[in-house]
Amino acid sequence: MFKTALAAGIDTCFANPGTTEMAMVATLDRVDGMRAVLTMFEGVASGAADGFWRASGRPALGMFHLGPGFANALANNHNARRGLSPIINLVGDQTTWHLPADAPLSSDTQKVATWAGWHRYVTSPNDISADTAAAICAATTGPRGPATLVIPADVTWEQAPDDITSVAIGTLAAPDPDKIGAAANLLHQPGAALIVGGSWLTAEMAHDATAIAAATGCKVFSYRVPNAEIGQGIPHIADIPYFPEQATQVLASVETAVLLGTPEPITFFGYPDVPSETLPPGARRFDLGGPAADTAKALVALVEHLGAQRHATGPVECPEMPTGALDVGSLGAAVVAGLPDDAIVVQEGITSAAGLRSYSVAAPPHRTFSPTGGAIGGGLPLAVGAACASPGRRIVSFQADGSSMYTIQSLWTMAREQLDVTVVLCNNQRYAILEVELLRAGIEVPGPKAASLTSLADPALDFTSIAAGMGVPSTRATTADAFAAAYSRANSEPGPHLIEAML
Ligand SMILES: Cc1ncc(C[n+]2csc(CCOP(=O)(O)OP(=O)(O)O)c2C)c(N)n1
Ligand SMILES: [Mg+2]
Repeated sequence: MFKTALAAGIDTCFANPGTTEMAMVATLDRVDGMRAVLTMFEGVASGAADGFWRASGRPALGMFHLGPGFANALANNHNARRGLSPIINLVGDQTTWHLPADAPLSSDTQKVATWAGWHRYVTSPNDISADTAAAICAATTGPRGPATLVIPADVTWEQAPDDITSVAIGTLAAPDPDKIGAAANLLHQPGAALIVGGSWLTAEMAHDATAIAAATGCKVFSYRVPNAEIGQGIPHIADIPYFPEQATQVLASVETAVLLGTPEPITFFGYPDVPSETLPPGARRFDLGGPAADTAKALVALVEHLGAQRHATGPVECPEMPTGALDVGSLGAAVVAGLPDDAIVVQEGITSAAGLRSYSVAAPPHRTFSPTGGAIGGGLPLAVGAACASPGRRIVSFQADGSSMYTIQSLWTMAREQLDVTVVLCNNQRYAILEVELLRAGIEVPGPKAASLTSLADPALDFTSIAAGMGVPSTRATTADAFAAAYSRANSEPGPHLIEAML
């Protein structure tokens, strides 16, 4: 199994094992080149595998302990599915002949795997290489996403045959020339918009999309792209906003939407009297390729079909390093002003990310990983995986406080692996977005119970102590100046560092 994965270029396993995985764990020591990374919660492993893929374009393995262990991994597995990130989940299960005894840890592991996406129950050591190859193929062929092998312990005890099934990383769907021609015609029409989804938006793609807009007069939007190159010299492609009213407003004049790499944009939630769709009801929808599409190739094909010209993008004024009060605006400006070259910013800042988002176009070119499936607790694990995949590159984990607590154990893995991560912990002592949602629901003054379910203040979380307790050096910043100093030090010293930004 591990040799099959290695032969496909998969060399990292994020794990939280138990008794049923002991043979797998022992085997890792006999497979040179396969890195084993312990996480202290399964959701850290699944999120880290997602981050590893986003940073490197190579999938990683996750190793989990039966149904309950894998259930702990499901929220970030869901995020990976929504972000079109392949992960190969290896889930140990009870010894086959022990299942009827209904031991305490037995459960319907396959049912848990059903929820996770493509899955297969491995029945024989003779099949394990072929089954691993099938999982890799399923995960990496568009539309990409997690794939799971459920492996009973007795299958892993037996010696598997030496010969392995070779498998390459799968591909995305190539653009259909007829559809490219039809889309190019539609994009010339008044009120046309190109909406680009998919799993990444590189600088090249942003240049291509801008060239298409210039050649046709269409508008261009990106829609929930989890992995985007942003910064100086890279044209800015506007995102479709999160809240339905704003999304509907920016799309109000769209008469024809060409959808690439995504179904049509919809609202995150259903609110009373708000439609699910954010495009105008009468707008024409043209499907240029859904989540399986190779969006980069489709953009190149459109550029070539149109004879569109790519242009250099002028400089954007970079914010000064701020001084004085620390708030969402000055924090975002400071993160951008001091961002190291070629960094990856993992953004799960929720309401605290507003400043960062608006300044990031002025940053040195970098990559931003954004949340995908809406299950919070993805940010710190993504940072773990991104750092494991990119030695020498600084990862800035821009993290909201409430969301951090779902997978705070990520800090321990950062310390154990000495990962170059600067965690910017935005401590606003509340679930601020839920206060906004309460307001949206018409509750101007929440009652004491509602207020207690959105406040994190009593007792206040002390993130510098939490970090220190997990082996991560930490600093608390209450002013922009203090933040700037801590941020520059954290980015220049190897290993992880947490800065608690008091907002
Ligand atoms: C797994 C999961 N559980 C619960 C939620 C509901 N939820 C959405 S945002 C949020 C609170 C976010 O608070 P925080 O991370 O502190 O960010 P802030 O709103 O303060 O900026 C919660 C609980 C969710 N999206 N996912
Ligand atoms: Mg908060």
